[in-house]
Amino acid sequence: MTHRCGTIGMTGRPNTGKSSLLNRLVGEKLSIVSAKPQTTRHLVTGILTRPGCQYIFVDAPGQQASAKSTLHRRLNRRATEAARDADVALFVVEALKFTDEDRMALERIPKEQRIVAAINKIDTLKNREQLIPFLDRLAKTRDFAAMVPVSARTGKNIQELLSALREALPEGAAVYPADQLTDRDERFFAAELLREKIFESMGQELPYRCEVVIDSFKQEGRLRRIEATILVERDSQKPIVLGAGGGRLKRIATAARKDMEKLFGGKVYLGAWVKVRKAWTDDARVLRQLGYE
Ligand SMILES: Nc1nc2c(ncn2[C@@H]2O[C@H](COP(=O)(O)OP(=O)(O)OP(=O)(O)O)[C@@H](O)[C@H]2O)c(=O)[nH]1
Ligand SMILES: [Mg+2]
Repeated sequence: MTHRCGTIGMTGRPNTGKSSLLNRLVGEKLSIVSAKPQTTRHLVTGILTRPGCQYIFVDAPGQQASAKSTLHRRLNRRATEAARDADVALFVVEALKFTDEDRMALERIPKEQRIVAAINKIDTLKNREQLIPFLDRLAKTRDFAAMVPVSARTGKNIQELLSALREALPEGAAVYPADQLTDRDERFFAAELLREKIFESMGQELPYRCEVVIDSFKQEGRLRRIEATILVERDSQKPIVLGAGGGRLKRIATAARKDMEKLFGGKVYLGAWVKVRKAWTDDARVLRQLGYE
């Protein structure tokens, strides 16, 4: 059997389940997930090594039709590059839902790029027949190497998706050791898990005004001691994140710490503070400092 190896850039509009799918494909929660769109901000690599094939998945932000802030324009650019620079683009759409935003996301993938389409969330369908006309219409939008209906939630058809992706990947030896799961470090995942809890516990708008910075990450024997700052854009947002008597921040930090302990397999101390960094989502200098080039 020829050995294959390559990168797979996850792409699509926000909220189609790209991060959920990455986690399901590699069998570990690497990329944060929320019911709100535009959760993912960073490229997250998830590596799956199987006999005969190494899959290097790259999760990316969702492509937004109307990017209002500098941050969102940077995220769109990041998403475009991830799909373009990969060996294969994995275009993730929701079953029975192909919107203008999906079309725009698809158009951002260069014409010559090889694309596999994953039609996600099929667990929500009443019957599978409903998919046939949808697949027919989707097939007319682009020349896909394959179209695979899947459910990131239940794991349905994940093996079929892996087979289709294998076919689309170039021949080559593995790039990473077989037991390596990601190229991101614990510091990165600590920040992401804290950001996920902010997305889960705050209202519609505030999560988009928040960013997490890890100020220090120390290993003390078996304990990981982590100090983090949550940046907000305005003074008025700070008390909202804190909640009455600091109760909300405490709940957010506790939930994040528990997830970190699960992922790292050891005790974590997490200190979290809230600071105002005025209009950071539109400040090119701050965005650069935060790693949004
Ligand atoms: N029913 C169902 N829901 C799903 C499935 N996959 C993802 N979801 C839900 O869809 C929502 C968005 O999931 P994400 O994985 O964060 O989506 P995303 O495409 O990464 O979103 P962005 O990072 O914002 O672009 C979450 O509420 C998930 O639980 C699925 O297969 N079935
Ligand atoms: Mg995501």
